[in-house]
Amino acid sequence: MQLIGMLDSPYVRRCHVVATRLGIPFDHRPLSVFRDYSEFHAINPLVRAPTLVLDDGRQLMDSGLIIQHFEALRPGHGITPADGEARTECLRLTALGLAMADKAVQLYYEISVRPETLRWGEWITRLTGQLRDTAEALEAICPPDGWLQGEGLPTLADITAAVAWRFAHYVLPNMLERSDYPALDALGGRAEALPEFVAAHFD
Ligand SMILES: N[C@@H](CCC(=O)N[C@@H](CS)C(=O)NCC(=O)O)C(=O)O
Repeated sequence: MQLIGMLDSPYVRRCHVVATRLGIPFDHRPLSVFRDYSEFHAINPLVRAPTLVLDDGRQLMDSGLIIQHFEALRPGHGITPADGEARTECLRLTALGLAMADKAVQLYYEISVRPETLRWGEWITRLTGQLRDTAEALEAICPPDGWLQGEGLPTLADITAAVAWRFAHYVLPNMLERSDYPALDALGGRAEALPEFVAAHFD
């Protein structure tokens, strides 16, 4: 299997972290949807990151679906609780991390990709508010130690929040003051120290 996409994408990175954590063998091909457009297009004409190329050549897109595929390859070792209230809560919390990633990506495109003359201030204000509200929602529930759903191993909710937090600071360095979100920052730091995060390090 080949995972296509750069680790500075929170979606690619969460797939990389999950596959590593589950011990799933894969090759990583760090192609950029911008700089490597032609090479990416030759693999997947939709140029979407992440793209997972299966051994039979079929392609999966969307980090959530790719992670579902990884979890199905390792039954019983999932990073999402299998059922019950814990699963519902994990999905709810994962959506918060995804919202933070989505809003940071949208803001990055608005501020750094779109030409300055075409920027729309009201839209940037809306996205900034949504990004901060999402970070606040996570900050309010981050425990001082351990993970969002308690002690033990981090779940998909922690992985997603941590990759989104790191990504937001990477592309929007002045948007979220770390001191305003100390518990979320600490959770991100704990996650980044895990071997599966170190294996998905990017500068
Ligand atoms: N919901 C998708 C979002 C994926 C996404 O937006 N990827 C970006 C890179 S960070 C992308 O492919 N952008 C290029 C494009 O859509 O044209 C997921 O979870 O995989």
